[in-house]
Amino acid sequence: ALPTESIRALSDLHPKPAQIRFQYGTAGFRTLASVLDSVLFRVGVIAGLRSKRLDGKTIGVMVTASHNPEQDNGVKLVDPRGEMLDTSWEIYATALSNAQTTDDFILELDKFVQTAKIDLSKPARVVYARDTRPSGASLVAALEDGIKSIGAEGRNAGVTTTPILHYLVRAINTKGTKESYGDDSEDGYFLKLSNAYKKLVSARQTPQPLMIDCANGVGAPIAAKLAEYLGGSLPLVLENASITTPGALNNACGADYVKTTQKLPPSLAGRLRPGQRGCSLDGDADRLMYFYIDERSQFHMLDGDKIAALVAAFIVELVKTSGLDSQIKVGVVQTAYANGASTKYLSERLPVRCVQTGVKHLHHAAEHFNIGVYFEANGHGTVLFSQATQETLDTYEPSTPAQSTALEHLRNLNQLINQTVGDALSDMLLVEVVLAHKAYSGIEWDSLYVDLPNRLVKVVVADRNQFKTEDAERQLVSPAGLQQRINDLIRRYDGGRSFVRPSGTEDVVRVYAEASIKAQADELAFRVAGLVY
Ligand code: NG1
Ligand code: ZN
Repeated sequence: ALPTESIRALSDLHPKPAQIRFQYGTAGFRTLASVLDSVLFRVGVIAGLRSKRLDGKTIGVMVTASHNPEQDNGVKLVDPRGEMLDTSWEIYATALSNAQTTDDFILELDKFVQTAKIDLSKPARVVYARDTRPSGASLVAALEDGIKSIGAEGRNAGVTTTPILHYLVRAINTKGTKESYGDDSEDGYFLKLSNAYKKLVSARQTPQPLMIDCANGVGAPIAAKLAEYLGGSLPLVLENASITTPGALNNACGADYVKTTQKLPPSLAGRLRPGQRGCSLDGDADRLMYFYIDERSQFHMLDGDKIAALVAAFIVELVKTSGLDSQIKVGVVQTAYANGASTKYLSERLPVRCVQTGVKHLHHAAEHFNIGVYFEANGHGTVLFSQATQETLDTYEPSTPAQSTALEHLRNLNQLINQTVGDALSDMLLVEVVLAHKAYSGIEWDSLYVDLPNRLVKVVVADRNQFKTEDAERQLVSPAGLQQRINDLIRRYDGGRSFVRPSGTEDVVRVYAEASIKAQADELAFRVAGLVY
């Protein structure tokens, strides 16, 4: 039976605020930190139950609000292989978080244990971490009360990045098996990545230092540790590393700032030399944006689409050179927000699939390829090697030195890439590897294709749930007739493309438009927004 006594006693310390409705969305629970205490307590209980349901496998809990402002916070659950919580549990998490009183919560829990067929006698283990937000420590204390109340065993992974927490979950659950993912510690993570990186760039002379904009978040201490493991193989210069300055987190810096403003963070002005590369992390270091300044002091952004193009083309080449192209099919997954020029570039080289927004959709679609590359334009993405492909790489016998070298590179990439979730630092090393192998600077990388001018706008509407889409969110089916009117507009623009969808994370409708000239992309976006409003 449920340990109702301990749940009741501890739940009373974490009352749900009245008049607030929580929702477990694409990014877990995310809102103002000041109202999240009860949610964290209940997530601790849910994590314990999820672990029991999965026979005591370790479940992860990450406390972060990613690129959101400092006063926000959030929490999400991580399933045993390091992937996002199974979607079928999202509605349970939402229902449990909204039970008003402790009594309501316990009633809901009882129902839930029946519906989800949870054997309460099973053990439960939870590993958790948080980013650098000032609200993190007390929210973690609430989480710990939840974990304790259900009798689960908790392991505190401290202040770390979202991708390291995902890594830990997978490493813990595969420990001692043939699918072992690495030692289940931060050290294990750094060793795995830095060893693979050094093998992949062994022939290279010491490169130019790479500047990292840490968004004044948890990426700063973690990148500093990574720098020690990398040593001379990749000197890192850390900027925006003030994790204790109030209000600094994600403020006019970081990956989201760069992507949405398409500008260099003002704090980096004058620090990045012409030709030098830099990159921005977001507040929990799962998104990555690259950039460089050219000789004319122009800023050039290299986003998730550019990363996908660079990486996918490189992997296709290696697979071909290794002689494995008949056995290993490489594919790319994007969303409708991918720049049309990137989709064209990639489609000429390998299969490309478009899926709806949200990492879990990209991740699942990528699992259908032998090697699946997925990136959102905003810089979140990774590469997945299927289990069968990993076995092929282990057992394949190359017949030429060239095949042997390519095979070795593929094996090392499989180690370098954090395959549980998008990981800014792992992706950064991946980009540096490809650039080193191709002898590309930012300029050559940037010229793989030229981005189509584009514009993204938000529209506040009375009820965003009226907006329903199909075809990977590229077509509206409701409100009736609206898509036809959008199509009529698009037709008038050279290279025009536009779509409308409700946001999954904000109470707005998003309008995206592309056209061959910037002014036209802007105009198309605003005219489509005019139809939506
Ligand atoms: P929504 O709010 O559903 O558009 C945003 C991003 C997604 C994804 C999620 C989760 C855009 C246009 N949308 O989703 O790509 O990152 O947040 O954080 O960037
Ligand atoms: Zn993030």
